[in-house]
Amino acid sequence: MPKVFSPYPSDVGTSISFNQLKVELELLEVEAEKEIENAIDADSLEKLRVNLLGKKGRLSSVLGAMGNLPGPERPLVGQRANVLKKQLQGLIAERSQLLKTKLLADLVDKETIDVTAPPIGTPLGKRHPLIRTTEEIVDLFCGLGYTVAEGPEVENDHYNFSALNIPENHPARDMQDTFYLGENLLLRTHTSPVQIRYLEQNPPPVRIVSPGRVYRRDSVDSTHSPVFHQVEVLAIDENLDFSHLRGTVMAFLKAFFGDLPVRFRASYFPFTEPSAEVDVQWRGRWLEVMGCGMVDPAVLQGLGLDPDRWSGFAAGLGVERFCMVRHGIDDIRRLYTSDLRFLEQF
Ligand code: 2U9
Repeated sequence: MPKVFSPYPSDVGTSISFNQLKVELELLEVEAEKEIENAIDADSLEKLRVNLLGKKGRLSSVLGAMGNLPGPERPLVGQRANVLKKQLQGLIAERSQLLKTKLLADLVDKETIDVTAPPIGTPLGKRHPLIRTTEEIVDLFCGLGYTVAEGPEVENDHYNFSALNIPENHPARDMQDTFYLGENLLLRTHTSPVQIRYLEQNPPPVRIVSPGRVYRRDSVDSTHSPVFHQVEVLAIDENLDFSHLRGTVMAFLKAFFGDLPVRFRASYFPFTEPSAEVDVQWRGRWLEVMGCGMVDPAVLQGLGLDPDRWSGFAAGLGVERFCMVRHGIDDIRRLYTSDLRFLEQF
């Protein structure tokens, strides 16, 4: 006789009778019901299911032992075992559903929303340091009575070069220095064309400030970028002379940098005469920060303005330079890489 599973130690190793199997099934039923009811989570319930109903489980043991019963008794035990199997499957499914519901309820309990809690708030974005520097510079000129004038970034040869007295053979016109989009179209190399366009539409006196992106075919390094930002100012009126230019530039630099030493050095630009470069003494070193000059009579004449009546001054600066000096930034690329760890410092 085969050895079968039995809850009774004395039965181990003995043959089995119809009554014994019935008792075993009853005992299994009582124990299984209790164990199913006590299963605390899906994992332990699954282990229990395998232990009770799996191939090598307790019910299979009873069914295996059934083979030793006399023929007519087998179906009786078989039927009873099948009923028990269905019953236990039902109980397990019920318990599983209950555990799932309980798990969800616990989760909901734990994750309740405290509607009385104060709001955390949506983090606000900030303006990029370059934009802020541009706005600060433009604001200072607006405070001096200037109005903002803007224009296209795609320009033509006339507005970007010819109208500004830039000669045919000037290196700025070279393919090496300017991004050409076609025979006559190009990316503006300065915001000066905006001022030419403005003067075509608005008779003097004018005082305008032109911020904007400009393009030059420079290789990228710590101080150069093929795209950068300029602010230019232009004043045209009767009787304007170099002292007005100097006074305006000094007032602006004092407002932006504070009371730093400033010097003007003679320079050359095709569109201004005389021209100067302006340096400020910053942390013991002279730094070139802008260029300026009296508008060249040839530029005024090109616009149909009589240079004997009208005169003007202009100045231009690179915003990146101002931003870097102000914040002690040593590499222009930092301003373009959108690294939040860097930007969040401002
Ligand atoms: C008109 C007439 C004259 C604009 C000017 C500068 C001097 C100048 C540089 C500063 C640094 C360019 O960004 S930078 O490389 N600019 O030095 N720009 S005068 O002169 C004008 C503009 C418009 C009708």
